[in-house]
Amino acid sequence: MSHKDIHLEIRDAVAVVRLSRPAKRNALSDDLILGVRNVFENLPDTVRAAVLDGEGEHFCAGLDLSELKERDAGQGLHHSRMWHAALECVQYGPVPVVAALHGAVVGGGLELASACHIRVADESTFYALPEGSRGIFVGGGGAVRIPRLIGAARMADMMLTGRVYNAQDGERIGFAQYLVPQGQAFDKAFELAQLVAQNAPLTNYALMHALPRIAEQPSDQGFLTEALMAAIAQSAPEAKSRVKDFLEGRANKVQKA
Ligand code: 1HE
Repeated sequence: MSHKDIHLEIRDAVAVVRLSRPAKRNALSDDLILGVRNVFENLPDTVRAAVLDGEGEHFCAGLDLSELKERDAGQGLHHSRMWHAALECVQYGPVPVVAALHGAVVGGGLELASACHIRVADESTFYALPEGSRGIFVGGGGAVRIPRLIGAARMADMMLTGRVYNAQDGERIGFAQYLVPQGQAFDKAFELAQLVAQNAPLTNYALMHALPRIAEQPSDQGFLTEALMAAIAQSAPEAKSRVKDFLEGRANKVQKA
């Protein structure tokens, strides 16, 4: 599972996956995107949540442009599908993934971040889709995932005009769920991953695999899928013992925010 440009550390139930190609701003070569796929496909069974981070000042500069050679249409199609398969392993892999964003989160880097379940950004973060100015299009699932975060109109604007969102505006429009001071994205992401890791596995499964599909279904199908998932989750022994703990005064109450 080792890869020269990925640092993987297992800290109890949390896997820390760090893109480690800072000299190239963690640009995603084919080899690196396949490495990401391999890591998420092969996480140890003991892992319950993951943090995805980038070494150096930037989370990820996107596609490694030095590899964008003369691809014909067929090769371009397969290249994009290769990214899709890799990022599916992040979104629909074994555990929820919390991205720790800082610096550039651009192009394919933003596509990768969008495949994660929670995004924590620090104040140095900026978001862009320079594909527009490079004469290309997104190919790593961005056309599907990014409009679901910020809307198709905002994404089109980013690509048509080269608009860059700073950290504050990125949080406001929905790129990140959390905004923290500069340098604190990893610590916050790790803290959140530790919380996520404590959830019942079937609850995390439902949130990763059922919720995004339900959200795309027509209401009548969504209600049925929700009911099926709810029935499965609540029938697990872990759900019963957690509810019993609450009813018998052993579990935390919800605290006022
Ligand atoms: C790269 C890449 C890259 C940096 N591919 N080599 N993505 C982009 O269009 C973004 C391109 N990158 C940038 O705009 C900037 O590099 C950053 C804003 C991310 C960072 O700036 P900075 O000043 O910290 O670094 P730098 O000096 O620009 O780059 C340092 C080195 O990294 C330099 O190489 P060097 O050998 O001269 O030291 C850069 O060439 C290299 N580098 N970014 C290759 N992306 C599935 S389809 C997805 C389609 C896309 O993602 S398109 C968008 C690609």
